[in-house]
Amino acid sequence: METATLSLYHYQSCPFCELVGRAIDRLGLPIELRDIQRDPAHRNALIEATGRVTVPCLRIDDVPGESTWMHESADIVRFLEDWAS
Ligand SMILES: N[C@@H](CCC(=O)N[C@@H](CS)C(=O)NCC(=O)O)C(=O)O
Repeated sequence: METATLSLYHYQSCPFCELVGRAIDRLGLPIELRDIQRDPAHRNALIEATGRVTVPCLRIDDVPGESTWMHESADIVRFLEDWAS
């Protein structure tokens, strides 16, 4: 497994987030879940970084001071499967 800190921006009633959440559970990954409906700071961080409020969005912190943000549930699941192997 690669070293990086991952966090998932999501909200509870989002079906695409549920797809990603199931992959996280299946792969047993230590990913912080950041609910943008429950925490305005997470919503603001998502908008500031991506210009969108679309979830799910995976934040990948692997370089100090830099973050990569990934939209699209299918891309996120594929990334997590590679990351976990
Ligand atoms: N194709 C995207 C669809 C994501 C999507 O439609 N997310 C909805 C919530 S279920 C959303 O964030 N809509 C608000 C917006 O895009 O502004 C995926 O698979 O991740």
